[in-house]
Amino acid sequence: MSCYFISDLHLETERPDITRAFLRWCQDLPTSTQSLYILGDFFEVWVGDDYQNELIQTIKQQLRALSDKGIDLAVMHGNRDFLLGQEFADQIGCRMLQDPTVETILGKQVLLMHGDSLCTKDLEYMQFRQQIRDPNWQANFLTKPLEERLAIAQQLRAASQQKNSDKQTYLMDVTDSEVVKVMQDHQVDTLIHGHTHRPKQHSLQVDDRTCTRWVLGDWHQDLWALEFDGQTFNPHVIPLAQF
Ligand SMILES: [Mn+2]
Repeated sequence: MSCYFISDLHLETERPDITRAFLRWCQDLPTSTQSLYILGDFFEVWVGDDYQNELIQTIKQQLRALSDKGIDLAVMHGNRDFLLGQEFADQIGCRMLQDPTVETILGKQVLLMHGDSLCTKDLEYMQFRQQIRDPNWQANFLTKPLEERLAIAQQLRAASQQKNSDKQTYLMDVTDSEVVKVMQDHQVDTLIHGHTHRPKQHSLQVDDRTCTRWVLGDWHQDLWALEFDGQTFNPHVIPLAQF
C-alpha cells in the first residue's frame, strides 16, 4: 500500500506531453494505492470552476476514475490554481486541503504545503499572495465575465514571468528559518512541498530533532512523483519523452 505526492504539473493545453504522461501514470498506479496528494500548481491557470475546455474535461474524468476506484484524492491550491473550488472538488470526488495541513499518512505525521508561503524573502510576491488569497478579492474576481477573467489571468502570468526572469535566485527559494518555524509550530519531523521546482531531500535540525524536507519536482521535463509506502519515501522520475 502506498501514497503518492505530486505538484507543479502546470497542466495546460500548450503542453499535451505533460497531460499524456499524467494520464498514463494514473492508469498505471497500483490498485493498492491508498491516496494521491496534489500539492498545488496542478493547473497552470484556473479562472473558475465554470471554465471548461478539452484539457480540463480529460483531466477531471481521469481524477474521477481514480476516486471511483477508492483512491483518496486530496488537492491543495498552488499560486496558479488557487481558484480551484468546491464544484471542481465535487466533480472529481476529492478533498480540498488547507495550506498548511498536517495529515497522518500510513501512520506518519506529515506537514503538507504548496511552498510559496515559505519564500518570505520575496516581499513583493508575499504582498501579491496576500491580495489574491483574500476571499473578497477572489469573490470579486469570480463575478467578472469569463473573457475578462481569462484576460486578467493572461496579464498576471505575463507579469509574473517578466518579474521572475529578473529576480535573483535566492528570492525564488524558501527561507530556511521559515521552514524551521513551520516545523516547530506543527511539531512534525517531515515536510513535503513543491513550488520552487528544486526537487531534493533536505535533512535539517529542528530543536533536538532531525527532520526531513522533501521538495517535489515540477513536470517541465520529467514526470515527478514521490511515493511513501509507510516506511520510506521514493521519488519516481521519468523523462516525459518516454510517454
Ligand atoms: Mn507554485
